[in-house]
Amino acid sequence: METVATAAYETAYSKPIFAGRTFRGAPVSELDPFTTEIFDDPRVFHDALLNAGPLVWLERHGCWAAARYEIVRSILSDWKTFCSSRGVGLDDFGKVKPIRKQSEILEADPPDHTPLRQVINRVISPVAIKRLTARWTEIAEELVECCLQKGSFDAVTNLAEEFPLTVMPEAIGLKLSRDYLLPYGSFVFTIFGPDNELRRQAFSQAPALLKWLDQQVRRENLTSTGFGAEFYAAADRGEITEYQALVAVRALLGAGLDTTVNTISAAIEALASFPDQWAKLRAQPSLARATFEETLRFDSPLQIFFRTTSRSVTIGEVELQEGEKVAIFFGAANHDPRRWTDPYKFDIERKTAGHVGFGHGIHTCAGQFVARLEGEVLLEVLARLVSSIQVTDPKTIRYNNVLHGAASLPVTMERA
Ligand code: OVM
Repeated sequence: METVATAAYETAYSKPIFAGRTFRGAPVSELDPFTTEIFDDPRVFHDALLNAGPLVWLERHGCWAAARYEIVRSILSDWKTFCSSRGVGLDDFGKVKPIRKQSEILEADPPDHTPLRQVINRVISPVAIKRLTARWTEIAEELVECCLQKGSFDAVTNLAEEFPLTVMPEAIGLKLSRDYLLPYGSFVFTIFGPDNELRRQAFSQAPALLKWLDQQVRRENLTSTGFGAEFYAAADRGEITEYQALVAVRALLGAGLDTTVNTISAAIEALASFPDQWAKLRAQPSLARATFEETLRFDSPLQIFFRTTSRSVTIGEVELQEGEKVAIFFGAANHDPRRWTDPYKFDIERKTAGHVGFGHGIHTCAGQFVARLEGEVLLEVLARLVSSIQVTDPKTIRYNNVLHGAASLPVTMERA
């Protein structure tokens, strides 16, 4: 297996990406992917991983990195070998106790995983959520109108956050405070990473967030019409346990906000950066859904989840033992030139089917139809009501161990 360490890779970060050594036949990287220099600019690192081979050994964390599209897909397809029940973060639940109660959907394998997944699939299926389109379009129009009146605003806080924070609590049926929704999402995702400053900071907020969460997810604190009530109704019918209904609500709160916020701001940034694509979308607002999909490939909001080997297995020339962690680099796989032509070109008419922005296999994003509906509705409204989007100042990054997205993106928009 060749070790790649070109001049470009040498200079992008504070130290070389590759150590010039191999470990069990794979290139070794001493670089820590969970640092601000890589969060700021992951592409050079991703390209290096893609070049290096099927697996790279991340020495700093004692785990493997998989970035190539085919490898990522094959790992995600083989849930028996690459299990989720030992956690999808760097911590192996076989060795350390999870800080949150283990999720019976995200952090579970079949057969435990199956009944709850089936109920979630049904409650937020494309057909079940279609009824939300008209209301969400109204909300999107109001929001975009409000932004147009401002003229200059922050595309993250004023739009990308505001839209999901308005539509989701209503759809889930939350009655209580929305204040902790984004902090809770941030917290949940960052603790999948290693023991670093970001994670320790998240831990310090855990008591307040978990106390808030405990109230939000209770049956009595949900309206009778939202997704939450439907999970509890499934429990009443005996399809899942009462506790699994709570886990489902908790999963929507954890997974369903920060992810779409990041994708919406990424779409706005991409449209501002590729005026030809913006022109295409304006000319044909029905490309809104495809635009959202291409954004998921182009700038994937969830960069990394892990799997743990439940038995020994060979990838490329590397023999993995039972109990090893593999970091799955979704964002990198979505830029693999072996799979994607011109991967860093944002092309809303590209054939995006098969991207791994929502993952792949039995754990593929359960909320993907809700996310797509949000994206489609908002981008369609932008295409109709807005003539131009300009980024006026550099974005800032919201640092998170596994999510990638902007904290702020100053823009101006003009009315169509
Ligand atoms: C959960 C959960 C939380 C965050 C993300 C997620 C991407 C699931 O509580 O099950 O899936």
